[in-house]
Amino acid sequence: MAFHWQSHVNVQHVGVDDMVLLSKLSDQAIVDNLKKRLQANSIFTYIGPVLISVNPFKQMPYFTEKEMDQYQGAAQYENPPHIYATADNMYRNMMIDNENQCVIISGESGAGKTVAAKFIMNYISRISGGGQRVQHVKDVILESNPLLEAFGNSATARNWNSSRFGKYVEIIFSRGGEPIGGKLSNFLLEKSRVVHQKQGDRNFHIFYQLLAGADKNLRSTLGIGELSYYNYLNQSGVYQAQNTDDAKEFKATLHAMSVIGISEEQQFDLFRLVSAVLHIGNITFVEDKNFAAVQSNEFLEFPAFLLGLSADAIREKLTTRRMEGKWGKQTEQIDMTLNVEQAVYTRDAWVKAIYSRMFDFLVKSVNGAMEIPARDSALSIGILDIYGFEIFDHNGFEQFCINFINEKLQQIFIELTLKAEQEEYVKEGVQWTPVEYFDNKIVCELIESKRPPGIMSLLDDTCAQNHGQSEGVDRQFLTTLSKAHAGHPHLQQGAECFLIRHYAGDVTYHIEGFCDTNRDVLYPDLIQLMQQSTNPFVRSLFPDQVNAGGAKRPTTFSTKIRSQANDLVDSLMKCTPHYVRCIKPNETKRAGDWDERRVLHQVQYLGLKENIRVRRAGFAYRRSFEKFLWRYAILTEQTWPSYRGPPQQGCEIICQSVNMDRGQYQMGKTKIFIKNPESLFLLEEVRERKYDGFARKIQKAWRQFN
Ligand code: AD9
Ligand code: MG
Repeated sequence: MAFHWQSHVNVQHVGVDDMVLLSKLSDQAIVDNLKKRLQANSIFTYIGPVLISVNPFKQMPYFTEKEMDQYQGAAQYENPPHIYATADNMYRNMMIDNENQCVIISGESGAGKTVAAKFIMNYISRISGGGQRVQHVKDVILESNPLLEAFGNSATARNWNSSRFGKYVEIIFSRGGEPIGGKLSNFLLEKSRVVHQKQGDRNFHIFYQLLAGADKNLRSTLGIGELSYYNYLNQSGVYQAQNTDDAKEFKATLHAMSVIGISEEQQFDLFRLVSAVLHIGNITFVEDKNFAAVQSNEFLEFPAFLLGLSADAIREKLTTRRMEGKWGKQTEQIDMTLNVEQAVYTRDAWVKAIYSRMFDFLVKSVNGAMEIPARDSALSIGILDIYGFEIFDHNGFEQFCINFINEKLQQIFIELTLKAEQEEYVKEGVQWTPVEYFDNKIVCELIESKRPPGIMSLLDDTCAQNHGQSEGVDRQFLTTLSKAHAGHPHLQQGAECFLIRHYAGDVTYHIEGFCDTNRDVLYPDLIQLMQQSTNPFVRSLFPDQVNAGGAKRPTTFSTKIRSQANDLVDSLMKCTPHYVRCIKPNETKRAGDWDERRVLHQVQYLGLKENIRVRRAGFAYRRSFEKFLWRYAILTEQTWPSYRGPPQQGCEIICQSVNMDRGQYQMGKTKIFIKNPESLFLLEEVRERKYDGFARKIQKAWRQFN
């Protein structure tokens, strides 16, 4: 096959575009390169196919339609690194290779994952064709973002729009490349936030949106008051998130709901529940002869009205609980009166259930608005955006689960970067030696292993053995843990806590509440209560069969998260993976601030140096023969200004023209592989010299002509 090329414009860049080309490889050199580039407003840098993205905390000018066009169908090296290049690569790979693609976006809280995911969705939506039906699918996918962010994101000290749930969005395409459907899966909504927020954090956005944006009518029907009136909003000291106009966002949420096909009645029902949640938070308890009594009955009236329940029924369910007791062979039901602490716990458990079921309803609505076509006739692109790794002063069970998922993703990164690398060498018939680096599998196993039992299994066992009990159970779990894993290199024991040496740093988890949160049971009483509602929407959220005396061990939270994580890994492993690794340059959220120590830490734990090393240990550079010719044909008159001949031979001619050592490069079946970055520097240098000379000639001719 003959190949014909044309010259094209080179792009100026600062530092190195691809860190495989760093002349000196060290963590510091990576940090310096990223810093230099950020200062020159380049937020993106490659390590081979992996995209590194540094959060600029300001709007960059290169996300317009012009760039979308520029990156469409362009080779990676023709343009500066960009998230559009990654997105384009995914789309084209899918079309050309007929393979499903996925992108794993990782990085800590506030590093820019959600923003990156949205850039990818927008890009794909723009470049893929389609008529009216396809447009609907695109609209649903794009509008699912503001909707789920309203209910699932929150302002935290680290990020004004922090995702408090994880999501995996699959866009499903026809063989012709048109989006014809989609599927959204969500992970682990941090529902404890509804009832309690850390100092400096807000509750979920929707509460503030509703309070700021509801019209007069809605306000009076739902009994909407001031932010400070609600216990669930007035504890953390923050009402306003920077750069957030809650009233405006409320309009966006309403618009998203209507695009997704949530009817006005359903919208009203949802807001009733949102308001009900706030009002329930104002039900407080006092002690009455060692038992809990509702402090003021008037606070029961409004939630009762909003939920279609009677105030008496609510009072009863919040202050008593039906328990099962075994007397010999007989099971009997006893009504137990709760103390204040138990009543508060029951109220909060109830609210968390209402909120998370409402969230599940929204996810279901999004999925219902798109078809999920049969997979065998379709292709897909998956976008994974979860909450980042979290280390706080006080870390609980939720951080433990979030960090576990991040640990799993790091594990896929390690397996797949190595695997993909190896496979390419095998496919192209090239030899290589693997590189050693830290494999975090040992940490994943410490957490999720079934046999010998890891942390999650031990927790489940402790919960099951102490069915219905809370007192002292967390401590018992800690004792079991220390016995089972004494001396484990990634685990340390404290008095009321344990420490895990994660790939991204050491995290101390406080065990208080571990067992209760893990049990994640909603008392049958509360389910029955909701089933009595006069409102069909409320009833529909609680369809559970409440069967008394069921002996089955209930599914715990850690069992769910473990199986979700493993399902996710299975789906991702079936796709060609792409990576975006986000870096947060400071904790101030301000443009221009650069916290050297924090960046260095991220560069280290993301394993960027190892990533580069793996990339270089084999071959630092690989490119199809055609693309290599495009770039370097200018190096010799044998290929410039035109070349007609087999591309592989053209590449040979170019390498020989700069006297490249024969051991430095190998020809695969479709690609040229170059071992050392220095050889590439040589090519680049000569290329630049030739280009300069060429540009001077043109300038001279231009001046003569004028
Ligand atoms: V979390 O784990 O959900 O708490 P993310 O998702 O990693 O976190 P997010 O994408 O929400 O972070 O980014 C945080 C904020 O940084 C955004 O709200 C923007 O204000 C800012 N940001 C992030 N990426 C960009 C960007 N490419 N350009 C401009 C950005 N601003
Ligand atoms: Mg996010």
